[in-house]
Amino acid sequence: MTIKTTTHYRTCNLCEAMCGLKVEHQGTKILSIKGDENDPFSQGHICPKAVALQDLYEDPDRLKMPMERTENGWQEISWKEAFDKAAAGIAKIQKQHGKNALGVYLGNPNVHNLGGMLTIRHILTALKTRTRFSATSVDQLPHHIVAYHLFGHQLRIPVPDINRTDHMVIMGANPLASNGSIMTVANVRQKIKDIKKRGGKVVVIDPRKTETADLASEHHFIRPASDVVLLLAMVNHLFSHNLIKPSRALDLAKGYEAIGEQVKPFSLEYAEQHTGIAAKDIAKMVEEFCAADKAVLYGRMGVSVQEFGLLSQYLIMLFNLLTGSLDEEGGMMFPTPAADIVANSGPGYFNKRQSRVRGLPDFNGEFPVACLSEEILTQGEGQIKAMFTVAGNPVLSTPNGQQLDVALESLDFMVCVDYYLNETTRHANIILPPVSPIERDHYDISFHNLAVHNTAKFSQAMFKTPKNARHDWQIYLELAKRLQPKLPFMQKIMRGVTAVFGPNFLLDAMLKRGPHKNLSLKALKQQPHGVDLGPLQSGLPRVLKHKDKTIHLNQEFYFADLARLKDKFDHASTSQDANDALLIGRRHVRSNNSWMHNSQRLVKGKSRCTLLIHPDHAQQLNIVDGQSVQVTSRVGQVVIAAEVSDEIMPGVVSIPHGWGHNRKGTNQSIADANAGVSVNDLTDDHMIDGLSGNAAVNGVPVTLLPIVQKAAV
Ligand SMILES: Nc1nc2c(c(=O)[nH]1)N[C@H]1C(S)=C(S)[C@@H](COP(=O)(O)OP(=O)(O)OC[C@H]3O[C@@H](n4cnc5c(=O)[nH]c(N)nc54)[C@H](O)[C@@H]3O)O[C@H]1N2
Ligand SMILES: Nc1nc2c(c(=O)[nH]1)N[C@H]1C(S)=C(S)[C@@H](COP(=O)(O)OP(=O)(O)OC[C@H]3O[C@@H](n4cnc5c(=O)[nH]c(N)nc54)[C@H](O)[C@@H]3O)O[C@H]1N2
Ligand code: SF4
Ligand SMILES: [Mo]
Repeated sequence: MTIKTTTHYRTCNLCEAMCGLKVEHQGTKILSIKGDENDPFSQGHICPKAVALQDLYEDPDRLKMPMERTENGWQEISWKEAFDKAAAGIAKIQKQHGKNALGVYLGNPNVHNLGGMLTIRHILTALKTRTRFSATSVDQLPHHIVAYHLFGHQLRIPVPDINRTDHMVIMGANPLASNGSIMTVANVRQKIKDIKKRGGKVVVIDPRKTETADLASEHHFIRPASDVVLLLAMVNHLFSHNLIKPSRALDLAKGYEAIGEQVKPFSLEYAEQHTGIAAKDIAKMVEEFCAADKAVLYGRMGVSVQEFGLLSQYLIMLFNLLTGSLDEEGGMMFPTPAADIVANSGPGYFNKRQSRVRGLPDFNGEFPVACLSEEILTQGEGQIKAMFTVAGNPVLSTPNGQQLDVALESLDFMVCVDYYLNETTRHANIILPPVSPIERDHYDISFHNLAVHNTAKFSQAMFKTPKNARHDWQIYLELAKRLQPKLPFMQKIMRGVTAVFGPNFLLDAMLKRGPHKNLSLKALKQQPHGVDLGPLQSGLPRVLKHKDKTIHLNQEFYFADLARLKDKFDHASTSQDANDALLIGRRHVRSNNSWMHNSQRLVKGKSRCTLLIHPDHAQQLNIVDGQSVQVTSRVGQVVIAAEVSDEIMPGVVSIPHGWGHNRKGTNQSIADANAGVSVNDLTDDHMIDGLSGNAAVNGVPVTLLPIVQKAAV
């Protein structure tokens, strides 16, 4: 009997780019994964990771049944037993040590998971702990705080209107590798080429001449973690040269005139001294930006995860506001998603509570993950005794991972919702594995809200849920039911209905209540390629969530940070010994944080986990290409092969994150054979942005020591 070949359309959920896929399959055998040319958002674009969705699905190492750690090693157990044991273990710890003795960590893939996003609140409510963490605080936390302050909601985040801009300045982002972040865009290479083709300009500011910088019109090296000084000088230049441009947005920003005084001490020369970018180049950069018809300044990871990440992201928003780029075509604009996540979530809150040991501020109920290990290791009232992690690998993803590794080992109990036995989940007592991405329905609740063009697309699960498999949302609900059997009537009904019918009805309700007419789940199901809802539209003041419908600049809060800044930069030495370097990260298009390294086709070829070092710097230290180098920071040490290249700024070294798969007791055979080292064994849990608590994984001081190999006898 021949099985019919079927074509399935869906959206890739691996990164933020929302590429449409066309998958040919015969039953559960995948024949090919290609770009869907009829997808109105991505128009056929994909990257190499899309094809690895097949590897993920077929991976023999991927867990399909719950696992329990026993004296005789890992044992497969039934779902019922796993849920019962997981819930009982958590309840026991909470009874003994209090609700907050359970820590929760939510990792990045939860945001790419429809069912997960729609139901996570059920499990969080049932767990009743206030000790929560997530990957947000090694990532985009500053974006949320700026949006919360200025626009009144943590998710009211504007994105670059890359399709229409004439001038784009990119700071600390490498969309050619990452495919864009807090800027959901497919085929960014083409978008950048298009800007240049229509006579525009793209400027990249990065300590590394990245793939994006190569394609751009202009690139400036910047000393790591000095962006804040550059931005202050840029804003100063606007005031001192009368370049402030009136706009609808500026009319809504009461008191902006006072910013001029605040930034006055930060001259172009001061910026040159600390950033390494010539004063005249900064002036030219600002003036060209202001002269362009449509311009946008965009800053991402490289700027967010450094010691002044929050102030930097604030200044980026101010720069756009003061130059008339906010909420205007070709500038920073607010998307209009069909399922309006802003209308369906709380505005957020900041610094309501402080972490027990270091007193770091929470945001929206989550503490900075940089303090997770100390909350486990420091004895006393409120100490974390058990952990619950979902879709996260903080041992490889968060600063001082080695210390966290030790901390997790010391726990009394741990439950992980994850389909790999990896560096983090190996510490679990129970692992609850959900189905793989292509086996579930998908709609990008989060990323349509950050997309450079308004579209909507629902993807149905490609295969029926295998017997004996569970979705993330089913796992949450099963645990919630056990942990919190008594609930107010309406909540119990909601949980029960969701358990029986699945969470899609919640999406349907969001679509029907949303800003675009005639949309529903049913309507989307009839359009497997997705629907085009048009370019970004101006939305001020309507989109503001502050009651008074104005932009709140909150200057006092932000400019109070200048004291900390002066303290650091006024006394900073800009010279360094040859052995010293500042460490930054990097991404590669064939990798995805820590969890796609078990795909042979993604890891094949020469190792990408190398130490990038400039030839002059390498020569000073007698380091040659491929040589092993010992890299030491305040918290740890790794040995890694050097990759000598002038794409990196002298005095700076770069190691990608997400590697270091050589810990004992994991089960990812391909990743294990391509282990690399973890850069987060070098990043420092005490290097944070003091204003937000966000981790500062860029600009970490390290020392380098070449390892001289003994000649073979
Ligand atoms: N292929 C791939 N795609 C991904 C991911 C992945 O791991 N792999 N991860 C996804 C996730 S979770 C995210 S958040 C996004 C991130 O997306 P991006 O923000 O584009 O992240 P990166 O590619 O790390 O780019 C950060 C850039 O900042 C530069 N940088 C480092 N330090 C500094 C500094 O001090 N100042 C300045 N100006 N620049 C600096 C680095 O050299 C790097 O080029 O990517 C997503 N997409
Ligand atoms: N030094 C340095 N550190 C960094 C960064 C950096 O640039 N430099 N980037 C940071 C950023 S931006 C981020 S977002 C974080 C990421 O930090 P994390 O989210 O902690 O780590 P990931 O590597 O994304 O691990 C995701 C885990 O989720 C599992 N998983 C994948 N899909 C699913 C799913 O659908 N359901 C469930 N239950 N599990 C799933 C995977 O098996 C894996 O174990 O890392 C951060 N760490
Ligand atoms: S860029 Fe690659 S990983 Fe990201 S959505 Fe598109 S195909 Fe998937
Ligand atoms: Mo991220």
